[in-house]
Amino acid sequence: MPLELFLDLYSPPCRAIYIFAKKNGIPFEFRPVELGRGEHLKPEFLKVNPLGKVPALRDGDFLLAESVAILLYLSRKYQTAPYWYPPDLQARARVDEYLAWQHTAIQLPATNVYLCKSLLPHFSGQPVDTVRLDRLLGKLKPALQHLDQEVLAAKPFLATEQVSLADLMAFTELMQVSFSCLFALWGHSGHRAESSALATLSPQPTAVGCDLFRDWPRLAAWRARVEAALGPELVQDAHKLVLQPRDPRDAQQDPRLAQELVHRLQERLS
Ligand SMILES: N[C@@H](CCC(=O)N[C@@H](CS)C(=O)NCC(=O)O)C(=O)O
Repeated sequence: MPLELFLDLYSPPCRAIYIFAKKNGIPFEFRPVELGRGEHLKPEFLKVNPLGKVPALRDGDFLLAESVAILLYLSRKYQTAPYWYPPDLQARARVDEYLAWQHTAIQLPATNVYLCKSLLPHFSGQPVDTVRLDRLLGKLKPALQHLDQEVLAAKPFLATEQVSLADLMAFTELMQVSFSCLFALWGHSGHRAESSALATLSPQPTAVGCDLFRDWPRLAAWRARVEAALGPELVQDAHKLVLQPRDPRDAQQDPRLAQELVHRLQERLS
């Protein structure tokens, strides 16, 4: 049985793993787990990761969760090119430093911004709460400032002179915050369209202004370097779902699940 990767490409750490595996020619079975359909909460997936989160890996009877652990496992098992996770003691320590720091400095606040600007409006049918969004963006700002004004002022990539696992993890998180958007059915009143109108109204794409790269020029130049290093086609392939607006009619398919997800999101973002 080939190695299995349980992924939802709406998720930044899943995309990092997908890009890494594809870029390095690592053979794998793609096992889709659609968070928007609650598949991560189903008993079959909970046997793979009892924490109910993607990404997850199964290699024979070995199970592994957490994107960083999975990337390191793949880089060691397949002995990928050294620039991803350099053998030099101090260069490797720089990658480790970023990977440890990013969980709370980038991943957590970036996920909250995405949930607020995209997923919560999608499932609740309510417009984006811009006051909350500004508050959440404020929590991400110190990390972006550090990357733009200190780290990238000294070198072209986040950890070393070449692209590494650090850049891959940061890239997918920041792309999500900057470019995800949704289709909306709201009228000028901002109220949710009546369900009877859902079938007849055409949704309009709505992008909430979060283009982080516009505000941070060194990060914008870094993004272009990372994209060139990964390959624009692979980046496009991994990001096509998240760059495409979500259709609100999908959220209506299982109103009970939508309500449960809204409840979880409200609690997380309060
Ligand atoms: N630190 C974990 C984060 C895993 C995580 O939170 N994954 C999200 C998708 S990005 C998820 O599965 N969320 C489902 C939930 O929390 O219910 C990693 O990097 O792998």
